[in-house]
Amino acid sequence: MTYQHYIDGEWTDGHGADTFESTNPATGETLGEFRRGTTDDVDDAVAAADAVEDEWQSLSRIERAEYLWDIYHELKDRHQELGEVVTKECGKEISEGKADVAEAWHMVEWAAGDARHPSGDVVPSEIADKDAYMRRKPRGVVGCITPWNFPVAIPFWHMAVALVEGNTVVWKPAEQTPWCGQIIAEMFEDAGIPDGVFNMVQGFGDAGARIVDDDRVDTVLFTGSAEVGQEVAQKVAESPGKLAACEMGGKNGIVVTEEADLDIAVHSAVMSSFKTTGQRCVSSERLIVHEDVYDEFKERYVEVAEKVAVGDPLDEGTFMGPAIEPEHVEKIQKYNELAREEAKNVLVDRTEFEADEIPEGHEDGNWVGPFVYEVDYSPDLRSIKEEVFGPHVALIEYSGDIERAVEIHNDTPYGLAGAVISEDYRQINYYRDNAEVGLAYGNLPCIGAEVQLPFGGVKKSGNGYPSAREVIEAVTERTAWTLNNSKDIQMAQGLSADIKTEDD
Ligand code: UN1
Repeated sequence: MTYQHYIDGEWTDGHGADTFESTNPATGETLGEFRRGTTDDVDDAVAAADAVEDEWQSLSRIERAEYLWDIYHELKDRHQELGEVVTKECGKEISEGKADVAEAWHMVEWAAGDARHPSGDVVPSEIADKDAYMRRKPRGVVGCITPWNFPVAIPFWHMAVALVEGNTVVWKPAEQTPWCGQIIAEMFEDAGIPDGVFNMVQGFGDAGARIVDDDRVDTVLFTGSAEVGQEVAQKVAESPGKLAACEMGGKNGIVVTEEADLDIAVHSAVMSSFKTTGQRCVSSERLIVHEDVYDEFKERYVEVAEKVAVGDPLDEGTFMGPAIEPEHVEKIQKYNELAREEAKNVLVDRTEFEADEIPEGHEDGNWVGPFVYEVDYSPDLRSIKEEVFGPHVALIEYSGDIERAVEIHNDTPYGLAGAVISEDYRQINYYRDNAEVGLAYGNLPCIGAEVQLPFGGVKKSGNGYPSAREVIEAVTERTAWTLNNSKDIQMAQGLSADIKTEDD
C-alpha cells in the first residue's frame, strides 16, 4: 500500500502521481511507500487549517490540551515499538530511538500541562487606578518543517505548544522519515482532533517551500540545515507580519582546560561527537584542548574513537548506527578528504568500512565511522568552520588561558551548543559568560538538552526559539492590555490629560 497525506481529517492521495520510499539506512531495505505531496496538496492543507482557526480558538486551552494527553499516553504505551521504528527509519541506535520518543512525550506533557498553569504577567502601572496585564493570542496557521534526525521529538517541539495555544497546523515531515510522520498523523486522528486542525503533507523541499510561501501561514517553524533555514527566514521576511523561527546546525566546540578531569573530558567528547553518528545539530566537531593535557587527552580519546562500536542500530551493543543516506556519506567523505588536506595529522580514519566490519545483512547500509584529526589552529581552515553533520572531529591544541580557548571556540559562524570541561569554577564561569552559544554545558556533553529548557542558537545557528518552551513566542501574539478603574483619564509619564480649548 502507499501511505497518504492527512488533510482536513481525511487520508488522501493528493493531486500528484509521484510516490517515494522510506529506506532503512542500516540495511537499505524499503520500509514503505508514500505519496509525494505537491504544492496543490499544501494549498489544500493550508486552506483546511485556515478554515477551522476560529472553531479551534473557541475552545479553552485546557480543552485543546485534552487531545494531546491522549497522544502523550500513546507515545508512552508504544515506547519500545516506536523507538524501534525511529531506529529503523533514521538509523540511530535503539537507546536513541527510544529517547526520541521519550523526548516527544516530555514535550507533549510540558505543553498540555502548561494549559492549566497561570499564563501571562500582571504588570504594574504608574497610575494606581490602572490594571495592566499581558494576554496571548494564537497567531493562526503554523507551518512546521521538521528534520529526520529527531523524527518524533522535533515535530512535537513544533506542534504541541502551537496547538495548545490555539493555532492550527500544517506539517511536512522530513522526506527521509515519512513512516514516523505517518504514525504521528495516525495518533492525531485517533485522538479525534477536529478536522483541519492538524494536517500533514508528505514530501520534499517543494512542498516545504509552498508552506513558507503561502500568505495564509502566519508562522513558519523550521528545524534543519542552515542553508534552507536562511532561505526560509529570508522569504518570510518579505511578508510583513509573518514570522519564521528557525533552528539550524552548529559547529559545536568543547573546551578542555588544563584543570579538566580527563575522565569527564573524554567521556563528554565521545558522547558529543559520536552519538547519533554525529548527526545532531548539537554534536561536537571541535575539541579545543589545553597543551598541558593535550597529549594525554588525545591518546585516550583516540583509543575510544578507534574502538567505538559501529553497527546494527537495533543491537544494544552498538554505539553508532549508520549515516542517514548515501548522499550524506558522500558529504562526510568529502569533508574527511578536506580535513586530510588541512590537518597536521589524521589520528583516526574509519571512513571506509572493510567487508568484515559490516554486520551480516547490513551490506547496503550507509556505513561511515569516526574520523579524527589534529590541526594547527588557523582562522582560515574550512574544516573547523563548516558543519559536516557526521562523526568528523578536529582536535585543536591551545596554549594560554581560558580567554584564548573561548576565542577559538567562538571563531565559527555558528553558535548552537558547546561545553567546557574544568574543575576551576572561574574558568567555567568565564566560558558560561563568553561562549557564543544558545546551549552551554559545564562538565557534560553538549548534547541531550531537556525540553523544559529553551533550545536554540545564536549567529548562523538560528534565531533562538523554534523549539521547546520558547516556541510560545513564535506561535502567539501578545497583547498588552490596560484597564482604567477610575472615571478619570490619567496618563503615565506625566503626560497632561487636560483637554485645552481656545475658551480656556
Ligand atoms: C538536534 O540536535 O538536532 O539536545 C536536536 C539534544 C536533543 C535534541 C537535539 N534533546 O541533544
